[in-house]
Amino acid sequence: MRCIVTEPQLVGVSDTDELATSVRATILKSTLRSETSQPAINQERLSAKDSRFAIVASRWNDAIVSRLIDGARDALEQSHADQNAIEIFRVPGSFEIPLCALKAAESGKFDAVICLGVIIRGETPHFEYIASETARGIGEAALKTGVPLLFGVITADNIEQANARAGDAADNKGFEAAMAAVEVVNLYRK
Ligand code: DLZ
Repeated sequence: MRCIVTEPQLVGVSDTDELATSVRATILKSTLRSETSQPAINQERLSAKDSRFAIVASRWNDAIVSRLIDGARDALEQSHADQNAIEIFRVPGSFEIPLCALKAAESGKFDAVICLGVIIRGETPHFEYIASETARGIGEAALKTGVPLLFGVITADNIEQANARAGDAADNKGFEAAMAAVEVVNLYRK
């Protein structure tokens, strides 16, 4: 696992030798985080009990999207969500996710809306339009309604890449988005 340095602290320096020393010191003082994972949060302390979740999922690339839905359901189940508190809405493609997610958020029935889709790059600029509108629309709906909308939409160059993001637990973007949903629901409940 490769580590990267984040948030370097500024250190005053007067000459080149000191600069080299301060760069070393800066690296040591900096927070190290793994490039492939998030800083840990104790998920066991978070609970989805008594919260309601909408899952909005596209039908394009359904074989992969179905695994994202399974991943999201697993995460919610692990977090003690009531299975009756999860409602799934299917839309034709990712482009249709934002409006459905907005309506779900506006309904007042859900504490969070988990958006799942798979957009695979083709030979035309279509990918860019769909991917950017989907991301923009989901973000806009969250800010407009104040309801957390989670982005579990895979954007991949090919099917292999998309499959790799729809594997088991931590390698499943649906699982990841649902865990993030539980986290923010707990955060805003306080
Ligand atoms: C048209 C289209 C294409 C080419 N590719 C994808 C894709 O990879 N993933 C996806 O979720 N949807 C795709 N779509 C469908 C659009 O999202 C949308 O459903 C249609 O353009 C109809 O508005």
